Amino acid sequence: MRALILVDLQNDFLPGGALAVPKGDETIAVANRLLGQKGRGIDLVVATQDFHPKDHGSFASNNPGAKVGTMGSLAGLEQVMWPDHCVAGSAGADFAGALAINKVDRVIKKGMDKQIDSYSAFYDNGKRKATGLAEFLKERKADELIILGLATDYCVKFTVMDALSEGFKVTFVEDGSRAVNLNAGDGDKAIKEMKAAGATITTSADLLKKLGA
Ligand code: VGL
Ligand code: ZN
Repeated sequence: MRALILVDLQNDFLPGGALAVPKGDETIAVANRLLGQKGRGIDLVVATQDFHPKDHGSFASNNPGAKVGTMGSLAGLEQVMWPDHCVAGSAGADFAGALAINKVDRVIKKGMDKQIDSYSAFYDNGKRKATGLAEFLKERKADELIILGLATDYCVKFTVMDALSEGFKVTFVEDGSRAVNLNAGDGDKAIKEMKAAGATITTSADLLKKLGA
């Protein structure tokens, strides 16, 4: 059973959004093309949604003196200081308008606890709590995950790494993902790390061919 995992395809990560990922909007058409294969090689679809309270500790605005894009700490863990983004209930937290959300079977919200950030779709950054995604996928007998989204160097990478350690076979779709690149090269470095950990790196064109599209 093959599941497609769409990571944080939300307005705030698109150009014009609060935490705009360069060319983040280019991922949506790729996601939609793969969603078109639902029932034909893709059995199940999960979308993750970054969903923070206004007072989330990852926001620079909630850390007096902290500057956006610098390192700080949050409840004992290193933490990037982000601009306010994906505030629960705001338009920025909504899924991209062009995304074929009707094909999504399950939405996994994350980052709701103000004391800890949650990049991975499986666990928070301290691995204190699970989101329920692993159980859901195992219950539905998914063994192979196709993962793409925003951003390559944060939520996508951590999701891929946890998926591998949960025992899933993982394919990362390069053209369906874009990086924040706070430091030049972060996206490329993340791809190397995912590959070294055992993920297959592919393009949507090659994947569609493999699915017989
Ligand atoms: C993300 C930074 C903060 C992501 C979420 O989706 O990659 N990055 N929150
Ligand atoms: Zn976030």
